[in-house]
Amino acid sequence: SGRQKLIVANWKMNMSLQTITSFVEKLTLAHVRSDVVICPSFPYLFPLSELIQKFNCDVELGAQDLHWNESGAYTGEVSAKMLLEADCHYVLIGHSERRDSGETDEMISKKVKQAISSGLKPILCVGESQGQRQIGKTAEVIRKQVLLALEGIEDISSLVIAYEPVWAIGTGLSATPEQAQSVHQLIRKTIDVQYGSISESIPLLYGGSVKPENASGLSAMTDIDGALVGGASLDAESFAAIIRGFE
Ligand code: G2H
Repeated sequence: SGRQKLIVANWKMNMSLQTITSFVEKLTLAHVRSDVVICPSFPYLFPLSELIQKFNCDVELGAQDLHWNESGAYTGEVSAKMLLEADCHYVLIGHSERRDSGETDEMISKKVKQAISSGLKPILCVGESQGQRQIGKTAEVIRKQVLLALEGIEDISSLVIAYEPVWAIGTGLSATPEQAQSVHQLIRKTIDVQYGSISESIPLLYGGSVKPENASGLSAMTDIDGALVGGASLDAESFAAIIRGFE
């Protein structure tokens, strides 16, 4: 496909100052070659950025969320500009765990707009639930999530999309490479209809119980350009094994 593989760690609300230090040390020793991004909780962005420099570790930083406004009275929120100051290049948007706690397609779309206009690369997360898959609604749900998130957005050159079937998240039950490929193909087609051939250069990541054992099978699929890894990214050795599975 010619697309460079991209492997993203989503640490969610895990890790500590102590564990991030040994993580960076071990990941550096693993000499990985793909593009790698780590998305820690906000307080670890600055210390991680220092560790990455100290060990000369070839990874980039991402945040797990951002607010759509520039600044103001939004207690507990974090702006794009703050993330840029903290050395972030990427930001996860619309993870199912956030959709679950009330994030709507409209909020997600505003966040994607804000990320793009600020120079952060959005990693837009989409995915159907178990029930939606069972009644044959997967394609409809995914197409809708993608189109609503991108409504009004013209420049998608920095966009990354992660397909994360909700039934595969943290359950140990990963989608098969074929199931994932078929949705990735649908996402690329959806982008192609709306934006044309730039769809060929948009990285499409798979997420949902990615582990060292299933990485290379997923990686072999035409439209799977990398992974968004939760649980298995908390341990540097298993994360490095996943990266190697995608190389
Ligand atoms: C899906 C994924 C990372 P896990 O949420 O975003 O988590 O790999 O633990 O299923």
